[in-house]
Amino acid sequence: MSVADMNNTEIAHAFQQMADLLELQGENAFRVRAYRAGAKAILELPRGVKDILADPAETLQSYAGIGDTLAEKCRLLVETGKLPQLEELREAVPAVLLQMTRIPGLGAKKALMLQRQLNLRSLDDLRQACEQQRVRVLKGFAAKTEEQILAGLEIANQVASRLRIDQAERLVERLREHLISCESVEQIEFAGSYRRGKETVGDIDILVISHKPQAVMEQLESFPGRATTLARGDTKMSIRVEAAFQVDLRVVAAESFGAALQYFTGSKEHNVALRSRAKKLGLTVNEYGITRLDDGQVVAASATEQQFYEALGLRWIPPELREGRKELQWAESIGGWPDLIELSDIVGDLHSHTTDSDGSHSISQMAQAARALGLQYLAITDHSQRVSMARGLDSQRLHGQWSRVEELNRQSADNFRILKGVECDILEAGPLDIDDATLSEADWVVASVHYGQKQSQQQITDRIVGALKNPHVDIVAHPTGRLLGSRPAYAVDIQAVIQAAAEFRKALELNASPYRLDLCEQHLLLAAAAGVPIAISTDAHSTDGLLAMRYGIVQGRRAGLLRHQVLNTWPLSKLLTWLARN
Ligand code: DGT
Ligand code: CA
Ligand code: CA
Ligand code: ZN
Repeated sequence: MSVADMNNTEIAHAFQQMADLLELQGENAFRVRAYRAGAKAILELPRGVKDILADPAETLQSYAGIGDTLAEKCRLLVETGKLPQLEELREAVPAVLLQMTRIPGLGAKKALMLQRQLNLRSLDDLRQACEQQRVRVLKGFAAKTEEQILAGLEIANQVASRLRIDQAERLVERLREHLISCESVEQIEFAGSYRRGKETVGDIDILVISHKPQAVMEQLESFPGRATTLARGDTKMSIRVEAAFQVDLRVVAAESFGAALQYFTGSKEHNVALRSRAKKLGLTVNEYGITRLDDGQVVAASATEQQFYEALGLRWIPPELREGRKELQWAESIGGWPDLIELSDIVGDLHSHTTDSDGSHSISQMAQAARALGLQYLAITDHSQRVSMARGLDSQRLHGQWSRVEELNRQSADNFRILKGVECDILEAGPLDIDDATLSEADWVVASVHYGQKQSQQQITDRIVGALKNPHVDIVAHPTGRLLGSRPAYAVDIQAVIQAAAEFRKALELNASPYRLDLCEQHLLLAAAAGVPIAISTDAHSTDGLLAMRYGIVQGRRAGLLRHQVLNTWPLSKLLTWLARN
């Protein structure tokens, strides 16, 4: 049973949720803090909770922040995978409260007051209450609160219902582990927007091949993260996990697995296009296979997706491209997508931070980690002085760092190369944060906006275009500045930025951090069409951060990026030639 495998992260997560939910019940601050402290203490433990509990020479209580109560709850979690109290809270706390706390500036206390006094059931209720000015009349609230809430609702609406790709990935792995431990599960695939690699997903769609659907559904019923079961039928079931997030399960037969996987991978637009193509061929498609329209005869039950697409005269289409754009036309033409960007094509990373600014690892640790990933080069691009909170570097400290980089490159026994770089701020008034003479000594200059994000479209576009004009700048990082679910893009005119990048022969970044994924896929399509090279970069602030490359790759694939369009697939020699272009 996988429930006994609850690791420290999961236990900490359970305590964190206890704290959040208790707070939303108006519980006293002391108890809430005890759970928060407990979550932190668990994360900092040197060993697994399970091991400590099993070790007669140790007790959990000997670690700071863990008392008898928490220790007992840890034992329950390890043994049963559950906390009855947490389950009760999940049932008791209305989902709308959790959603409300994601509105910037609206804390648990105020959210609770509003929810109780106005009897809110959804974010839409809250919006109406603000629009009808029913919030300002409550004690402790003002007209300004209404404005803030209305402005924040847009963001909350997105987050409330969608998970970032990295969060979805963690949930998927937990679900996968839990489900495959059930003997009746013959095969499992995750479909929907998750399989298509969307930057956020609305729910998780699971397909399982099995002869015993009820046994599979029983297993999902016992998933440790399950809050409630929303629906359960003969072969399909939906549950809600944790913070109001839905998981759909469908159990299907092996002989039509390909058709089902295709259908439930979507997107809806892609499926609509496929259906109309089928119709023209005198066929009809559904999740069980392909049949002829005239006599209803089955043409292909489609055990695999390949068979399904083939029966419609198409090449198999990578899930990331199934958005109802031009993928059917592409699938008909010779060649397919042999050059669609893949993780294994990447030979370097061009955006990373070290302990010199706000990273957690040294230059040599970062370089070692990049080597271990099989890369040929890594650009160290710490922040410039303007970003004082992140200990940004001035020209003098940059020179110091670059001599250390040169030294490391000299000592290196292989061909791996650390590039001398900087992430130079584009100042609010327009100029760059580092002087041209210093920039001219860098191998690689990343320019980016961190301040003055609320400027007008004209101002912010002028700043970025101005930076691209500077002969020392090679690329603009996270060009729109959005943070998924928490901060909208700045008002930049992206077309003007792309045109400038093309004119001055600069690159644009696809920042692979799952919080950013910036440029987004629509902008990547435009940039690629304009011939602007894209660097897919992790912006790693630790050695683990380098692993975010996979999210950038998925985003790149969704935009149809080909290997040669991605700068960091180029071997070092080709990259250096390009850098010497001007
Ligand atoms: P999401 O969950 O909002 O991130 O997006 P999806 O694409 O995962 O959407 P979801 O979970 O509603 O449905 C999964 C797939 O199942 C969807 O991409 C296509 C298929 N599907 C679901 N409902 C329908 C429908 O009413 N018509 C069609 N053609 N396909 C559907
Ligand atoms: Ca979905
Ligand atoms: Ca779904
Ligand atoms: Zn950065």
